[in-house]
Amino acid sequence: MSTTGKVIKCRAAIAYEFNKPLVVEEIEVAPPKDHEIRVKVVASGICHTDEHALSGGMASLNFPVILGHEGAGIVESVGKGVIKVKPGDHVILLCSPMCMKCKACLHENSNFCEKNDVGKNVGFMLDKTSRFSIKGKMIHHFMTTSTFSEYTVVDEFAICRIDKDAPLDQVCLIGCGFSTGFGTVMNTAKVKPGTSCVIFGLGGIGMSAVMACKISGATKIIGVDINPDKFPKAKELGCTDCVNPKDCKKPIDQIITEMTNGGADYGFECIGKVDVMESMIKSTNYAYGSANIIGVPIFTDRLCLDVMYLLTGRSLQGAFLGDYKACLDFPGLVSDVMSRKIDLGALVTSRLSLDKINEGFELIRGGKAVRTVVMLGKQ
Ligand code: PAD
Ligand code: ZN
Repeated sequence: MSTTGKVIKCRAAIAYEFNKPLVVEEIEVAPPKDHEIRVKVVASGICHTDEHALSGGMASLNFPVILGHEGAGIVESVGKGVIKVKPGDHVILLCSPMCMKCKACLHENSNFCEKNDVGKNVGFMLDKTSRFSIKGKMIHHFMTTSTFSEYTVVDEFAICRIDKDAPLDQVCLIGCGFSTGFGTVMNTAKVKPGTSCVIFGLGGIGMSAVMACKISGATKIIGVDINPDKFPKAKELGCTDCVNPKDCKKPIDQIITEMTNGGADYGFECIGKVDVMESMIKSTNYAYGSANIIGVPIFTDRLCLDVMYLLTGRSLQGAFLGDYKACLDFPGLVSDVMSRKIDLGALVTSRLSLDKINEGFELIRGGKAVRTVVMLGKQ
C-alpha cells in the first residue's frame, strides 16, 4: 500500500538530553511539503560530530533531536515542485547542503552555505517546522539530515541523487567522514607526489585522509594515534609509519620533525583537540609546511598560537567537508567507489542494527571505530 501523502510510523533513535543513551522508539514522520523529500534511510555512519553534539561540545543543540548526518537511502515520496529526484531514486543526504544562491554558495572557494544548520543546530526544515514527532510531541532535525531514523524528510537542497548500483552501506560515508578526510587532502592541501604527510587521529576522517595522501603520491605518510590498534589498518590504507605519542619520550612534534628531516610538508588534525592542533602545526616544516585543521574542538576551547609558527612561512587552514561542493561533487566520488578507485568498504569496521546504536557511540567514544555503519533498512 502506498505511503505517499500519509504519516509514516517508523523507528528512530532519539536523543533527549546530553550524555544520555539514545532511545530507539516509534515516531511519526509527516509527508514532505513543497520542495521537500521523504527518504527511507538504508544506512548511516556514526561520525564523531554526532558524539560531539551529544556530549555538549557544540554551542547549541535543541532536544529532543534525531542525530545522524552521514546517510544514504531511497526516495519514498516527494513534495510538490521537487525536480531533483523522484520516488525510488537512490540518494545521499547532505549535511552540507548548498542553496546555490547565497554569497558563500556562489563563491568558487566556498561550500559553506548560509542556509546550512551546521553548528547552529536550530533543528528545523527551511520553513522552521519539523516533520518528526513522537506521540504528537515535536522532535528536532539535525544538520538538515537526521539519519538515525528509518525515514527522514529533507529540503530539496539537502539531497544528491546517485547511481542505483552503488552500495548504500558504503557510500553513506561520502555524506560526511570520507569526503571530509579525503577532500581536505585533495582539495584544501592539494598534496603533491613525493611529499611527507602526518595525520593526527586515525578514525574515519583520519583514515580517509591517509587514503588520499597515498593516492596523491606522498612517499612518507605518518599516522599518529594513542590507540595502536588503529595502526595495522592505517598501514593497509597507506601509512608508511605509525607513532603512538604515549610511547615517545620527546614531544610528538619533535619526533615527527626528526622523522621528516625538518618537518612534514603537510599536517592534518583529525581529532578535535586544540593541543593536538598545535602539535600538528609544529610538526610541519617551519618554512613551507601546510597545516590543516579538520577536527572540531569543544566550542569553548581556543587555539592559542605563537605567531612565529606562521610568519616563518607555514600556512594554516581549516576545511569543512573537505571543501567539496557536496551536491556537485558527490556523484563523482560515488563513481570512484564503483570503479574501485576508492575502497570505502575498508573504512567500515562494524555494522550495527538501529537497536544497537548506543554500542556504536561507545566505540567512537573509546577511539575504537574507524567507521560504524548503522543499518536501518534494505537497499
Ligand atoms: P574518531 O573518534 O573516529 O577518531 C578520532 C581518533 O583520534 C581515534 O582513533 C582516537 O584514538 C584518536 N585520538 C584521540 N585523542 C588523541 C590524541 N590526543 N592524540 C592522538 N590521537 C588521538 O573521529 P572522526 O574521525 O569521526 O572525527 C574526527 C574529528 O573530525 C572530530 O573532531 C569530528 O567532529 C571532526 C569532523 N570534522 C568535519 C569537518 O568538516 N571539518 C567533518 C566531520 C567530522
Ligand atoms: Zn560528520
